[in-house]
Amino acid sequence: MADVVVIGGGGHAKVLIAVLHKLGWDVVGYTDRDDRGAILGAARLGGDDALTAALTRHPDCAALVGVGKIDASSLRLRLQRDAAALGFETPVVISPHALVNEDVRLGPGTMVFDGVVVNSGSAIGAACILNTNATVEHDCVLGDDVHVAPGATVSGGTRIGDHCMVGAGAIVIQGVSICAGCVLGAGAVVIADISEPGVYVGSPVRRLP
Ligand code: JB2
Repeated sequence: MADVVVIGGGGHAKVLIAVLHKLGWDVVGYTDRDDRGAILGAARLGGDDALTAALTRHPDCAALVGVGKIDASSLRLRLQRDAAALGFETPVVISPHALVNEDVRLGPGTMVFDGVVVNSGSAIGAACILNTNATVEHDCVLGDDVHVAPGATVSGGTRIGDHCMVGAGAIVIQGVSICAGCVLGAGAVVIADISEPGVYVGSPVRRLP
């Protein structure tokens, strides 16, 4: 059984820890500035300054970012890079209840949760979240720190830049390009390229001022 520490102790961490348990990882604890109590049996180790001691106690320990993402901020990538700089491995996590088809590339620290389908020819960057029941179809290219929220559908041949958030239940039609730093609201429908960072809502989407 491999050891892993989770960085962050909120809602995203809980979903992540449940998937890690199904994969047989031993979650040695989580770091958070706040004590959120035990999370599915994982205790708080302290703030992020406790990471060094955790690595000393568990020399082959991996670290995964359990802080989620609901906007275009890049906290996840920074936390992951900081952990890697301390010497932690930052592995890919694929739920046993997800379907990742052949010829798919996933960057370090990317997590694929229950019910996700990623189809062939797609390349996903680092520290991404493919959340519960999301679909990323064939030949898509997603950057780093992209969150595809529960139930969202990214159709074939789509390109999504770094730090984007595809809201719950959003739909992106095939072949569209979305630039870095975009947030698509829940249920948004994207039918044309987006070249300006911002928050987009509606069907078809409009940019919020
Ligand atoms: O720098 C940090 C840091 N910043 C915030 N280091 C560590 N170790 N932890 C950090 N946190 C902690 O992340 C906060 O103190 C808090 O405990 C936690 C965030 O928890 P919250 O439940 O507010 O959000 P989340 O990021 O776990 O989940 C959001 O994103 C997910 C993808 C939620 O909106 C979820 O509903 C969503 N599924």
